[in-house]
Amino acid sequence: MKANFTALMIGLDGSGKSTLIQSTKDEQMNIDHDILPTAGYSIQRISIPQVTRPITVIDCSGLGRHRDNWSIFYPECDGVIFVVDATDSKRLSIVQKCIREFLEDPLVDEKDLPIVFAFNKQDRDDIIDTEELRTTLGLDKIKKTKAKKITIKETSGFRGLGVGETFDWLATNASAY
Ligand SMILES: Nc1nc2c(ncn2[C@@H]2O[C@H](COP(=O)(O)OP(=O)(O)OP(=O)(O)O)[C@@H](O)[C@H]2O)c(=O)[nH]1
Ligand SMILES: [Mg+2]
Repeated sequence: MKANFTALMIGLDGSGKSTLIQSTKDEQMNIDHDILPTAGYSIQRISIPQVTRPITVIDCSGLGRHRDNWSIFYPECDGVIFVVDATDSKRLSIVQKCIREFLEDPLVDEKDLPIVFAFNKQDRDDIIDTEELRTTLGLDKIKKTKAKKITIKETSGFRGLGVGETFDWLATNASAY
């Protein structure tokens, strides 16, 4: 087993990737905490009580023009967190397209990477129901057709909800690397 675990964080701009990472560092986070959109990408080290190994996180920008760069990091990582803003009903077709392209990447397929889809911003009351979102994004079908290590976690960067579980699941399912 590798001494260090590297997680790749992808998903559309504004889905809350950087805020989820920040929530692991900042126990007393305020809701109005200002996090700027990520410029390109940023590499951070975090520690999670549930995971004994040190974790490196590659936090990517989700802006359209940067999405093609996500694949640069597929060779480097041991697991992927794909963050979905579960309140962003207007962009679900874009999310779906990005998920399809990501899963069809030959390297993702070949490495059999563990993948968490983080349905984020669960603190908001305009949240799309998880079962509905899972079906709309076609994640139920992926699980049936491919023997992939895929799971869904409900998260909130603002509340720190589901973040530890997400990294724990990834590190556990990547233990063969
Ligand atoms: N309600 C709520 N808002 C959130 C949450 N996480 C992030 N946000 C807000 O969503 C916006 C985007 O958050 P970021 O963490 O910068 O999103 P990102 O995915 O890193 O965006 P890029 O770096 O541009 O790809 C900010 O206004 C955050 O305050 C959350 O858990 N709940
Ligand atoms: Mg960011």
